[in-house]
Amino acid sequence: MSEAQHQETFELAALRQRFVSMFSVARRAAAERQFDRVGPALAERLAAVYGGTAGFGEWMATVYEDLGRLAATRSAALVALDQQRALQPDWFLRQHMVGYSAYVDRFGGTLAGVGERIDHLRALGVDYLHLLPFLQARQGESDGGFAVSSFEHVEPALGTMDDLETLASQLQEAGISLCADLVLNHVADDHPWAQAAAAGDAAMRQFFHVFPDRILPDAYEATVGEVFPQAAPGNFSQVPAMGGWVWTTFYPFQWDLNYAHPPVFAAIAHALLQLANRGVKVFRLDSAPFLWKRLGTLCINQPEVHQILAALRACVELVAPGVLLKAEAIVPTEQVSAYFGRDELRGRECQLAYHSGLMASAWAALAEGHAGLPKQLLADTPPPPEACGWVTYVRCHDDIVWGVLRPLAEAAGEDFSRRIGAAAAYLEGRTPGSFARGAAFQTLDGEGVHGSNGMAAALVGLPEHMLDDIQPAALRRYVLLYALAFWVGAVPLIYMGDELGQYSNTDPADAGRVALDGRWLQRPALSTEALAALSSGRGVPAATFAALTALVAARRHQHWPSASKVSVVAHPNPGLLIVQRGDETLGIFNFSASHAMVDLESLGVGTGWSDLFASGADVMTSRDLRKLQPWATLWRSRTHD
Ligand code: OTU
Repeated sequence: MSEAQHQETFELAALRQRFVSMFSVARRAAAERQFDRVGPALAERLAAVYGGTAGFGEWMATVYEDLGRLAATRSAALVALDQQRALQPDWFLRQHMVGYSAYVDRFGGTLAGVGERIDHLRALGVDYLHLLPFLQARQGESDGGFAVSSFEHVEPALGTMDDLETLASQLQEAGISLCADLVLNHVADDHPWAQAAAAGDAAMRQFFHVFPDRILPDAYEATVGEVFPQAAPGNFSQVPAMGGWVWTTFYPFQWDLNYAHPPVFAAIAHALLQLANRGVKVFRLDSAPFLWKRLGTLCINQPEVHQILAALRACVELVAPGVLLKAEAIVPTEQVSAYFGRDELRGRECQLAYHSGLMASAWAALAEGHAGLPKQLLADTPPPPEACGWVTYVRCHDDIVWGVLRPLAEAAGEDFSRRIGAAAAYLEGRTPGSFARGAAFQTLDGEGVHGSNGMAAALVGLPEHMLDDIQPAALRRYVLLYALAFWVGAVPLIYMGDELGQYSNTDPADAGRVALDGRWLQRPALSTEALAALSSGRGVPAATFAALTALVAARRHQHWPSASKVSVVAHPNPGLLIVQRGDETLGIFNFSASHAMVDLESLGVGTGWSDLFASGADVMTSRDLRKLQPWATLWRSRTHD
């Protein structure tokens, strides 16, 4: 054995010892087996990022000790669930999962109130619930809770850590996995780390990126983009107490963490696993692309970001192996695929990632009246690695971020701002005759296009007043977009209020917030009036709820292959998106305002199919001919007798 190998073996034995020593004697043998499965890979991942830093060996030992403590205190019920999931790591791809995303306060008032809405979620067929940030947030403006001031406490107005634990197990009993946000990139300026740094604590200053003057900030600004160009221009904020400029990618009160400093990684891994021990089953890793800064780049998607996430995944596998990681990387699809892990990290990073490109391309296609963008996007998207899958969605709490489509538009030889700007203008209701009533977000006059806001109902042209007449075409547009998300996704997400067709937020109490940050347009409180209309079977709420439950039921079809490759089926009509997966399921989506005839036989996908879900798709006299109305959807599946 060479000297180097000997050294490494010795270190691993020490790490193993530190990890295992945290367990009671009775559990040590199991802990050793768990270490032997994941411990060495974790050491490799940590060495890849932090191996060169001073004191690396001792730091790593403290990390393993902390992980041992967290693993030893994980409840027996959660350990049992971990073991069950270890036997079937792709469990979430096999049960045709349906997700739902909501703010705690807007959906249920408090964490306990969310528990009272479990019946509503079950009626919809939901088995995955993403709650937007509920940890203690900054006093005053907090970016909807994305400025976290404590990883140890729940926001007092929403409840306590005990309430979280209770809710997680209530949800588990109902067959619903709880997904929580973990804001990776930053903490609030009133988080104890930030406050200590501002008070002069030298160790805590290292948690942040601080610059004494504008020299480096200006150098970085030459290549770094802007997330909120109007509300929070630039990426650095002057903080007198810090004696200079602090890196703040988002709002000035959200201080970016310095992941080059190993204790930051350890603290965030600890925060995540503590929540996992409370019963959180999935983490939405907010703002994942921004964790590593490199001069002369966009400072997103750097290779170290992937190494850090793979290291985080290894920590999770050591302590809470049943837990999933979901990448929130709102970047072009090719770069998002990397969050599943590439090359030697393939399948070792996040199991889930938001398919934001599909979402944005579907909205653009609806505005353009043809399916070119989603068709190209799906053709270009490789299938995720084994035991990984896409989270698909129609709307979320953020704007539709148009930048994710830039490479797609440019590859087609088009001017991004002109083409996507026209689609955005249509959705924002600025094009004469448009059915949509959205609003522009952070788009500077004459400077192209940034994002668009509004609830799905407003963007597809459903009525603002829920009991007004519904245009069948508007309902078909709503179904079209949700049907595409449900068809493509491993985990399609329903955004809070969309199941009731809720319109954009017009609550006068929120007017101030909407004026400050237009994303509040898509953050209305769940409407009790709409819930009442639903239970009496009336208006928009009843229609949209019925549409979604029909999609959920069709997707539960036993031969639904949610993990297999999507291929695009050629068709001369540019309005149509026709996709097939696993030789089992066919999806036909009419993005145009015109009727379309489809001869199913001519698609060349073989015989033995039957209709599984139809919206505006009429069977003609010939069994193989379908007349698709504008914005029609048709799902077909292979018949097995
Ligand atoms: C996320 O979004 C959240 O979803 C937002 O609500 C937060 O404001 C933000 O982080 C800060 O915590 O830019 O337009 O590529 O795009 O992290 C949304 C990822 C965002 C970023 C994403 C960010």
